Amino acid sequence: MTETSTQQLDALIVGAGFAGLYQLKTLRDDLGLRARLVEAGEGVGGTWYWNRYPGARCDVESLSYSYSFSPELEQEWEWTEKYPTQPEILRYAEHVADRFDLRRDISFGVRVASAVYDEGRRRWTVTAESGAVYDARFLIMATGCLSVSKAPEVPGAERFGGPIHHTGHWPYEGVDLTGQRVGVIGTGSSGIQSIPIFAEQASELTVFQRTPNFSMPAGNRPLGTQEITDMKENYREWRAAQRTSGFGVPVPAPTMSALEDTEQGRAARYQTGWDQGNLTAVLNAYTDTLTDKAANETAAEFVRDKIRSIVDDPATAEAMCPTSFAFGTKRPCLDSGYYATFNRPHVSLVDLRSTPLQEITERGIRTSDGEYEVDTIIFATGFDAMTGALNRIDIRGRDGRTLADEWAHGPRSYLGLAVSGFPNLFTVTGPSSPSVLSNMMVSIEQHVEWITGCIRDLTERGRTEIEASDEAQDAWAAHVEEVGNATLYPTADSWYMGSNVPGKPRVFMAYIGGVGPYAEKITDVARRGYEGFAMT
Ligand code: N01
Repeated sequence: MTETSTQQLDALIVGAGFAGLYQLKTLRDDLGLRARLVEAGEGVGGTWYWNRYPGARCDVESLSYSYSFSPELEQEWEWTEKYPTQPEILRYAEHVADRFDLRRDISFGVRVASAVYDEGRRRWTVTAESGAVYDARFLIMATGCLSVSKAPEVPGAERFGGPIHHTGHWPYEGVDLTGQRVGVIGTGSSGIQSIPIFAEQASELTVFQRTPNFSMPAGNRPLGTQEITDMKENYREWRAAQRTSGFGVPVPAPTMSALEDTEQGRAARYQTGWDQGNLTAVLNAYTDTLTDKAANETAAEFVRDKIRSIVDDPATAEAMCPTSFAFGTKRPCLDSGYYATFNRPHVSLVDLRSTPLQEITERGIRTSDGEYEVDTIIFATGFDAMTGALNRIDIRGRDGRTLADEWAHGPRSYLGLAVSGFPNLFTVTGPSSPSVLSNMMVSIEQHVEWITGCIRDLTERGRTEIEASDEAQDAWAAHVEEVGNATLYPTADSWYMGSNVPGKPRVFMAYIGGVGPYAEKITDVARRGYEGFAMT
């Protein structure tokens, strides 16, 4: 194919992460469609392709963070650690691509610039930055929730004399920080995972913290042969439990309010979750941790006490105690030695709340307190989450309406799967679905299977177009908002709320109704003949 020739397809999938790989497999192998997957990177893996910073791991356990669609794949793949490292997850994605012979239908190094719906032909014309054009009946955006990284909003990066790296697109060949003075901006999951490793290499490490986060020890360890065997024998039951759970990770349902328990009872329960390195065990310890400020405060204070007991310098410990948001309303982290890293003599914390960041200079980073000279700067400053990857593509639906305009006041989507005015376009783990509030593997499979079933049903009925109605979308948006407002999530300034990106509308972008109830809802919609959609 030349760069300007048009490829005729039944379906084009954008993004070769876990969503795109599985979507390609189901559309090509199960439905027999002419499907193609395009990917901006030079390999598969999506978020695990780009986020190769040292220390990157998933904080869902290996045995649960994997595909369930192939029992053979489940049996043959061997995870080695409790929480999988980025290199191991990437090897898994590569293995899946090879095992199911997916690569022959993937084009790497293709960044999509625009997608325009032709209402007459009921087809999408998708154009890549290279000029390549794809003409497809269905367009499936598997572009990820955390794939557009953001830099800190400070001037001067261009004049810094040394290298600047972002954790979200870490250099392929790695970075050697041995003996260097390193400055890290950002203390979310990416910062918290990588800072202990940067500290191993750097001669001086300065961490610039705007908002401290809650973190717990991951308790990572090699997996035992017996636990792997047990899981492999019981995978079917486990997968079923994942799909009906709240977060895509089965944990016993809480039965009691945190405020009804005794102080000792609470301490014991939180300690168990802390010792297990299990975020969900703490988040789900009581019925009201995520809905009642006072109940939540008991979990928050438990973690703060841990921070005070680990960090030697009391002023540093206090600066690292989160107080401006409820526990769990910004994504809590799992770490390996994060707090103890600040006891090392060459590691220091700069509290940007008392001394704000002002600029990047030729030699380092300036706050209101003065200039910190460093050799390398690392931005661990997160992402334009959920909508960033979709809005950066010029997507035009009915009447030339752009998705970016439609979402100017926040994303609106029917079930997180489809958008009114954009027929035959599907989003995998899109805004308004459980996505980032769940084990992504479970939500990805749920969406891919729903989309595949929808395209199959549509085709079997001899229809060529499906579109969410405005009314159904509004009703879903109201439900997502209502359920979100019953929790503490909207009280935080978080990327869930879009508030980490200046100017982004403040909307709670995920559905907190639970993976299981959500699955029932979307299955019912399909069973009722795609209620809320129009088929033409
Ligand atoms: O990004 P973040 P992340 N000046 O947005 C700070 C997933 N993930 O890449 O909080 C100064 O969480 C910002 O400060 P503040 C996971 O879902 C998963 O770490 O905005 N500071 C914050 O401290 C996670 O939640 C895994 O005040 C600035 C940090 O940068 C999500 O990805 C691992 C600033 C950004 O934290 C994102 O995590 C890694 C500025 N101008 C990531 N701008 C696992 O599965 C931003 N900051 C384990």
